[in-house]
Amino acid sequence: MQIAEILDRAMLNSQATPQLSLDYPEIGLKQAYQIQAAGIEKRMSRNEKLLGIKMGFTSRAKMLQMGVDDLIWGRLTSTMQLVEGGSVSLKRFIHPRIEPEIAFRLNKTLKGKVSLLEAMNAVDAIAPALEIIDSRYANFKFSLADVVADNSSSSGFVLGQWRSPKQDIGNQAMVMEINGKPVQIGSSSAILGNPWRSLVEAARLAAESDICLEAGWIVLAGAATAAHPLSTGDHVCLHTSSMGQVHLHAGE
Ligand code: OOG
Ligand code: MG
Repeated sequence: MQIAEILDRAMLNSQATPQLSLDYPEIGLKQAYQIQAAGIEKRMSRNEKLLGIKMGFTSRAKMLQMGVDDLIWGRLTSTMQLVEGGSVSLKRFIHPRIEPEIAFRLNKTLKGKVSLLEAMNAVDAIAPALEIIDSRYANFKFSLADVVADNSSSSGFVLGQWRSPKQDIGNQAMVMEINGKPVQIGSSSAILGNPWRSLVEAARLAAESDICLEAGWIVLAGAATAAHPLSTGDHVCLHTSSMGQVHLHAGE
């Protein structure tokens, strides 16, 4: 698929590309998810592994920041996963931003319409997480179909230590610091009222593309606050109330 190829090249060359919807205004969401899938197939043919999915626009702060009002999802692959406390070169990105998230680890399959309890019972661990988003579109501007085709801007993620899911994650403080200064302060309640709801929505939305969430997968619940630009030299730390911390350094 030609469009998947254009987005793949933009990613590999760290070079922004014009918004898809300008040239192909007829592309709808269904086709956008097919383009996303084609792009991921390219990555898997280069030996990347599928690790799970990420949810997007699960908080008002994110919807307002990007001017969209619908939930989306994207795929997480092995090259996107970064080492906790490690350094990532910003050369591989175009205009990276970072955002505070919560990750779930599944130990059971989830497919389609599931209850909150079923979703909770399918998770064996949770962790604080940081996601790097890097739209392949110029000026980080996109329509909903654009961003979906572009794997929902997903570009990198780092997970803190996995811990038991048997704790209240409905109102965790989420304080994201850069070089010791808080740049985004929020609560996990900003994620659909409770991050567990994001997992229910993930199962439902993935099923619309005939995909079930698999045991072993990671699901990112979506950012609790707006994203923050990431610059070389930045030390990023996400502090939570009782889920621990996660760190990342942005190198040359
Ligand atoms: C799209 C990705 C949104 C989130 O956590 O809400 C997202 C974007 O903002 O570029 O990852
Ligand atoms: Mg995100």
